[in-house]
Order: sequence, then structure tokens, then C-alpha cells
Amino acid sequence: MKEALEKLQREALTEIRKAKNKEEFLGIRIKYIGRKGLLTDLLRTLKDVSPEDRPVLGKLSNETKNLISLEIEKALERIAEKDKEGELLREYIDVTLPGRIFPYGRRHPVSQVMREICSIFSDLGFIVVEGPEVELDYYNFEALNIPKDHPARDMQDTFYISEETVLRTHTSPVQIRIMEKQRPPVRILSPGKVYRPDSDVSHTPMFHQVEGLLVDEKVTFGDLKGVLRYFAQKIFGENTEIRFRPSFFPFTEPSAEVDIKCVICGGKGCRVCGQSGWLEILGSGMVDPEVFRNVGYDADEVSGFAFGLGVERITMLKYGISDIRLFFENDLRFLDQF
Ligand code: 2NL
Repeated sequence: MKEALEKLQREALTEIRKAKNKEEFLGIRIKYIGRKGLLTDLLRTLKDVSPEDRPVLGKLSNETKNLISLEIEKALERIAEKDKEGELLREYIDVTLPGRIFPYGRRHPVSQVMREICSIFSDLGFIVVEGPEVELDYYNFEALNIPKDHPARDMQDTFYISEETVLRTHTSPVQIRIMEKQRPPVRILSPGKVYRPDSDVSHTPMFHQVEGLLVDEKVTFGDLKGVLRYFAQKIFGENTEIRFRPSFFPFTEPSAEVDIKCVICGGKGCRVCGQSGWLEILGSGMVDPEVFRNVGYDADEVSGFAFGLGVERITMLKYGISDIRLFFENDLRFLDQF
């Protein structure tokens, strides 16, 4: 039995040396010194041993049990220690690491310029007004003196919702609605989305417009020139030169287009300005008496000027962008530059 005890101890210690984790040590403990373990089996044979040898073998088997138990305890303690170390390492915060970069957004360049335009005219006392994008044919065309046979009425120039409703082709209808409700003086600015079925490097089916309207007694073309010159110099720089060119719109008489000295060549003539040295920035004019009659104003008592500009076009000229579609592709490599 002594040899059997020694063999059991040897085997147990070998297994303890080889064991790797908590579960394995607990298994070894059950296997060798558990209540139904190998040592218990061996102790049953103690009754076959001579009575004088029993105390010695009993003491020996106790020592074996204690030794195995102690070795396993020590191993388990080592594992617990290691687990704790690992946990501390995992929780360690390196305060010298660079912080996470927060991806800042910004306004779209067209929105930035639209706000800039609104801000310039706000300083001159213009009130910003908004209105519906789906508009009655009456407000989009009829009230603005655009007759039924006018080219702008053709299907290719307007998105029709129904016989009498359209996607607005300009923001003028907002101003008509204000004039219907409000007596002069009127000094308003109407920014917003407008729609026309065109698509190429300088046209998208949706674009942004800002229109302005000023109505009062004795408003002159001189007032229009002063306001638009102030605007051009605020948005393109103090030294910006402008010129007025005769034009035609059904809702203004007289009408004029406004150009700035070419921002690319400075007036010498280049590819961008078509060798003319000038770039068109907006359309304008004195409000046609017919429009005043349509909203119930007395055209003999009041006069006014109006203008309209494309925000994408202004943004392209301001930043030297040659293709309007870049605004609508949502490519961050483009948008990040503004
Ligand atoms: C352009 C030309 C223009 C107007 C818009 C207007 C509005 C009312 C009455 C009279 Cl309610 N006129 N707006 C006047 C002249 C020109 O826009 O080329 N826009 C991009």
C-alpha cells in the first residue's frame, strides 16, 4: 500500500505540474483527494493492512492528501494573481494617446452664400420671407405678367404638378403673396429652392434663388443701382466694378442685367467671361405697373425695384467653380474646401 500511495502522489504532482487552468486543477483535486477520489479508494484497502502498520500508513496517506491539497491551493492562488494583473492591464488608460477626432460638419457652400446674401440685404432693412415650392400657376406666372403664350410657360421650362399647379420656377410668387396682403412700403427678400427642367454644367433641375423687392413712393432706378452696387461690393469685394445692361423681363420695365468685372481676368477678356471682360450676376428692373395692378397697388402712387439671382451661380463665381453639378454630388473632398 505504501508503494501505491507513493505512486498516487507522484502521479498527482505530475498532473499538477502539467495543468494550465483553474478547471484542470479543480479536476485533479476531485480525482485524487475528492470524497470519491483515488485516495479514498486506496484508504479502503487499509483494513487489509496489519494493525501495527495502520497508524504509519494512515499518517502517510494524510500527508499525501495535504501535500496534493497544498500544491493545488498554491497553483490556484498563482492563477488568481495573474487574472488580477491581466484585469489591471486591460483597464489601464493611456492618457498620452491622441484623442478621437470628432468629424466636424459645416454648411453646404450654397447655404453659406445664401446666408451671406440674406445677411447683406438684412443690413439694408430687407425682411426675409419664405413660401411654398409647389405653387399655383397664377402666382408663378399670371400675376407676374407672364402671358399664357410666353416661352417660359412651355412644358420644357416648368415642372407641372397639375393643370393649375407647378414647382415654382422662381421665388417671385412669394413676393406677390406678400404684396397681396401688405400695403407699401415693402422691403423683402425671398430665398429658396426653385425648379426648372434643365441639366448641364451650369443648370440643375433644382437650384437656389434669392429675389428682392422694394416698393415705396418715389423709388427710382438710381435706388436700384445703389443697392445692387453695395451688394456686389459686399459679396465680391470692395473694389468690384459693376455695369447695367438693358434686358427684358415680363415683370419689370425697364429691365437690366447686372455684370461684374470678370473675377478671372480682371476685365481683359478670357475663356470664363467669353472675352467680354464681364460676368453676369443677376437680373433686375423696375416693377412693371401691370404687376402692381395685379396685387391691388396703385401704380401711379408707388414704384419699386426687384431683382433675382441664382445662388449657385454667385457661389461658382465667388470660388471659381466651373461645374454646378459639384454642388449636388455630396463628395466630401469638394465640400471640405468651403
Ligand atoms: C433673373 C431675373 C428677376 C425679378 C426677378 C420680380 C419680382 C416681383 C416683381 C418684379 Cl414680385 N420682379 N423679380 C425682377 C427682375 C429680375 O430675376 O435672372 N433671376 C435669376
